[in-house]
Amino acid sequence: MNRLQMYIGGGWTDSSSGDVITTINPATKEALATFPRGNQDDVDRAVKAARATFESSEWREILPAERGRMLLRLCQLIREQKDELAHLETLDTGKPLAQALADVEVAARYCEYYAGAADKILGETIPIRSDILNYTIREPLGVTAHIVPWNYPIQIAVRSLAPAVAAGNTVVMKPAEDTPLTALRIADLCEKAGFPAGVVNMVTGYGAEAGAALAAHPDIDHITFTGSVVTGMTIMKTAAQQIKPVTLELGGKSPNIVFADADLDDAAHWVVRSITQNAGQTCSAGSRLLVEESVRETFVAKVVALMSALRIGPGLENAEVGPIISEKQLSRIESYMQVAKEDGAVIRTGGQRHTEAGDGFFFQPTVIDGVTPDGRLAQEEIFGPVLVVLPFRTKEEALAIANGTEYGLVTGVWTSDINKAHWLAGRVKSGQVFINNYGAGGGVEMTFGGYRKSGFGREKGLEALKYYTQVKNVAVKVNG
Ligand code: TXE
Repeated sequence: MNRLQMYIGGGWTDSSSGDVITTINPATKEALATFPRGNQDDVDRAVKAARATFESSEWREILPAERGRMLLRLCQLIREQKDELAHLETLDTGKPLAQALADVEVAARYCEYYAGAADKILGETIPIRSDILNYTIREPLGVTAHIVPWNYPIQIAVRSLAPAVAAGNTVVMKPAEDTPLTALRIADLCEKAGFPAGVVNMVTGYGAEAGAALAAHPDIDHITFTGSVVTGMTIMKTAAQQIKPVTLELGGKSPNIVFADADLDDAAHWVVRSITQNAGQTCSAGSRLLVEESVRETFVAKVVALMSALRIGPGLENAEVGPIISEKQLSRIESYMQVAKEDGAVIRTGGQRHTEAGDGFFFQPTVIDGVTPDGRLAQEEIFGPVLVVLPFRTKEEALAIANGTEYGLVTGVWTSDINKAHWLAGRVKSGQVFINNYGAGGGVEMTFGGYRKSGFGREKGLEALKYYTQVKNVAVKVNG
C-alpha cells in the first residue's frame, strides 16, 4: 500500500507526529493508501512557507502573464494525465469513471479559464477633481486557506486554487480526509508545471485538527470553505475573531419545478440525473421535485421508472450510481428512511442499502412521495440519491414551496411558458436558476454560490476573482 506524503514549501513531508490516516475505496472498503495526519505544527509550516513565498520579491516580480502560463502548464499536465487522475478519483470517491473523467476535465478548464484572466485583473480610474488622479489597484489577499470536501475532490480543489493563484495569492489547502489522492497529485503537477516552492501547499488531515488549525491560523488572509452548514458556522466564527474574510459554499435543498406544459420526458431525465449524479452527494443536487398536480402521477411514474433502472455499482465497473462515501454518510441517509416511516410518507422506489453490488456503501436511488413541505425530508439536506415529491397547483404555490427552506443554491424550472419561467427566475431565492436544463453542462464560466444558508461569496467565473483580491485606492495630487 502506498504511503503518501503531503506537500509543504516545495517538498514532500510526513506529519511532524508521524501519524497517518488510511483512505479506503468506498465501493469495496479496501485500503488504498496512507497519508499524513497533519496537525497544528504542519499547518504552521505550510502557512510559513506560503507567507515567505508571498512576501518574496521573486513571487512579487513574476508577471501576471507568467502566473497565467503556470496555470496553462498545469492545465496541460492535468489533461495529459486525465485517465490516471480519473482512475484515482474513482478509487477514492467510488464515483463512475465517466463522471470522474468529466470532473478532471472541469479541473483542467478552471486552470485554462483563470490562466487567461491572470493578466486581466484590472483596476479603475475614478474621476474626482481635476488636480487628483484617483485610481484603484486589485491586489492579492496574501495567503489563502482552502478547505475542500470529499464529493468533488479534484474539481473543488482546483476551482479555488486556480483563481487564487491567478490573482497572485499563495495557497494552503486541506483536502478532505476521505479523499486526499487527487489533491496530492495536483500538488505534484503544480511542481512539474513550475510553480515556485510555497505557492501551493497541501496539508492533509482531519477537519477538527488540520482543518481547524488552518482556519484559526493568524497568518492566513482568507478562507474558502465548501462543506456542511455546521462546519461553515464554526469556520465563520473562527474567522470573525480575527476579521478574516470567508467564502462559504454550503449545502442545498434545490428544487426542480416541473409544470404540466414542460417536455416531461426531458424534465424527468434531468430530474433523475440531478439527484443521482455522484449518488446525490452534490451540493447543487436537485433533491426536491415540485410537480404540478395535474401531471403529478404521470411524471412521478416516469421518474420512478428511470430511477429504478439505474445500474448501481463500483465506479470502475460502468455503474451509473456509485457508492456513498462512508458508513457515516450511508447511515445518515438511512436514518431519513426512518423519518419517512414516522411521517407516513410513501417510498415509491428504493429506500434501502443496496447489497448486490458488493461490500461497499451503496444506497438505492429513492423517491419519496407524500411528504409535507415543512417536514424534515423536505427541509434537510439528505446528501444521497433521495428525491422528495412536493405537488403544487399554481406558480405562486410553487414559488412559496421553492423558497420555503433555509437554503438557496440552485433552482430548475421546467415549462414551455417563457413568462412563467422568467416570473420564477426573478423571484426564487437561489444563486443559480436553470430553465429547461439543469447545470448547463457545469460551465466554469458561470457564477456559482448560495443565497441564505447555502453560503455567500461566489465561485467560478470572473466573479470569483473578486474574492481573491482586495482593492486599494490611490489618490495622487497632480500639480498643474
Ligand atoms: O462535512 P464537513 P461532512 C454536507 C452534506 C453532508 C454533511 C456532512 O449534507 O451530509 O455536509 O459532511 C473539513 N474546521 N456537505 O461531515 O465536516 C473536513 O475535514 C475546519 C455538503 O463531511 O463540512 C472536510 O475537509 N475544517 C458539501 C471539509 O471540512 C473542518 C460537501 C468538509 O467537511 C472542520 C460535503 C473544522 N472544525 C458535505 N470540520 C457541499 N457543499 O458540497 C471538518 N472540516
